[in-house]
Amino acid sequence: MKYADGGALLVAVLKELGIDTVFGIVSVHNLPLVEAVDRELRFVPVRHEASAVNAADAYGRARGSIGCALSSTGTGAGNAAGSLIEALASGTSVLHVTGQVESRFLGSGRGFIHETKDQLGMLTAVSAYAATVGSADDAGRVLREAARAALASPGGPASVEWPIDLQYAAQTDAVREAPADVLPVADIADATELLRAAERPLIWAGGGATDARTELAALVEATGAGLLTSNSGRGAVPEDHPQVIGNFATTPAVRALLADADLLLTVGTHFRSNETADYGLELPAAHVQIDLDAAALGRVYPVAHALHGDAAATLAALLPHARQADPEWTDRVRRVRTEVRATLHDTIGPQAAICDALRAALPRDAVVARDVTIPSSSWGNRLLEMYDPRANVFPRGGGIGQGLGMGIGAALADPERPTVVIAGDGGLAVHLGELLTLAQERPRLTLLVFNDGGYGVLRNMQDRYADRRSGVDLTTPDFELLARACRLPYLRIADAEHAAPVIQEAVGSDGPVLVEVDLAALGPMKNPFTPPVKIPGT
Ligand SMILES: Cc1ncc(C[n+]2csc(CCOP(=O)(O)OP(=O)(O)O)c2C)c(N)n1
Ligand SMILES: [Mg+2]
Repeated sequence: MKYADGGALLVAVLKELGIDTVFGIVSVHNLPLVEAVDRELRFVPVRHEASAVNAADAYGRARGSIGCALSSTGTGAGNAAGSLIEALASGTSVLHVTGQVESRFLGSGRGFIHETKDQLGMLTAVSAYAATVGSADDAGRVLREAARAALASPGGPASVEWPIDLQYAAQTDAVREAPADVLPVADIADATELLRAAERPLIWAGGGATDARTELAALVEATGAGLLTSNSGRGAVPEDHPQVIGNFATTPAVRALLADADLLLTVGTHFRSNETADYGLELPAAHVQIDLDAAALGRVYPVAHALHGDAAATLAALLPHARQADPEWTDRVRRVRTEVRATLHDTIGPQAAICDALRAALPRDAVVARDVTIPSSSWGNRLLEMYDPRANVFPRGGGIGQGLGMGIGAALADPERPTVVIAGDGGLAVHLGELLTLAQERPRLTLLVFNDGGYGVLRNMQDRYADRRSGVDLTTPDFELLARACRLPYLRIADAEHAAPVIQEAVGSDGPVLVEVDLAALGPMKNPFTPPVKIPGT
């Protein structure tokens, strides 16, 4: 195939990938790409390249596929790096296309506009795949190879740098069918005995289990096991299932369950520090671990039987060997599920009304994009039930400021469905400019800003462990005025009783709404939230 320029070729590749909306900032180094996307698809001009990547990432997460971000050379590509790191940490699929100096000046160091030292090296460090388009006959191959790498398991962001002269050039595209991925099925022979004998089984699902929803649900049913999840594994089986305990592994009741379990089957999980009490959580010795990534097997916890394979295929192979657990164990699992949820509901005080109101107002598949803020870490990542992994959008690498960009991307992935963003005042300030993207694109998005006048989580740590506060008290805007300045509707929650009516009104709107939660007026949680990190000497 021949294309008039790189933009036309990019649009063709994006259509193959099912992408209809692209996020980015226009530049002299990506003009042909932005103009073609804007003509043929939808181009969303965000205000920072990091947000372009966050939005593309969450667009892909919400659809269970891939998104696309466009940036400029040098500073633009560098601005994208923090959010590429997030997609790398999550193994989520982003096609990031960025500029490069004219091909004849590549690496010449003569100060061509936007030129930077070793841009490919920078992109390689923060992407699962990075490549340079080398000629006008090769861009189609590079773009498709990048998308394929991004979509493969464990995946991640793929960055393509494209010299500006080659973007303008007429393109020849030799479409070649890529071979289909052949995923390994683990040899389960050694593990089946443990499964057959298990009377008190638990299963732990990570993000890798979200591609095996049917098989996982079948095994949960066939065994009567309790299902624990990492934050990333949430929704792999809907969280209103009575055996789904969810992201509560470090609670005392679940630690006691783990101590009494005679089998733990873990599926596609990193055992991240925040979910294992800094790797201090004790797991049963009878631990069977499934992972597509051989390096993950036994990396954090010792494993009795390591099963290197695709989660869905390996779970399906295990299923015929499953037997029902001791009914008393399954009853205990159900009781623990109810108990850990009731305890947390009580602990978070007046914020429980907000959590309840969200669940009541939202469709089951609505995305709740969560920035790194106390409401997310305490209840949004656990208590607020998730029924579909595609609805569970949050920065797995823990970087603040990414929630609003992610929410915008997720909202535009399905414009009919309401989307909610949970953000703190501190996290929102990182990319405050994206309020203007929200105001311009007007997606069906409710932005819940929890305003406590600073970096609350670090303030709580300093109040508990230090003798003074450092860098945690912040000037925050008058959010009502700010919303008005951006022509965004504004609502306020200052009392638990406001939660249900305000959230219902906001979620029912067909456009964006900024809802400020005034935490000083709302009142405190029972205990100030501090994160699960160790401070020496405490
Ligand atoms: C990119 C990045 N910078 C710094 C941090 C450290 N950090 C974690 S939470 C937090 C405070 C967030 O404040 P806010 O969004 O207001 O939420 P709150 O803790 O007040 O609920 C900070 C600074 C981080 N996680 N990521
Ligand atoms: Mg705050």
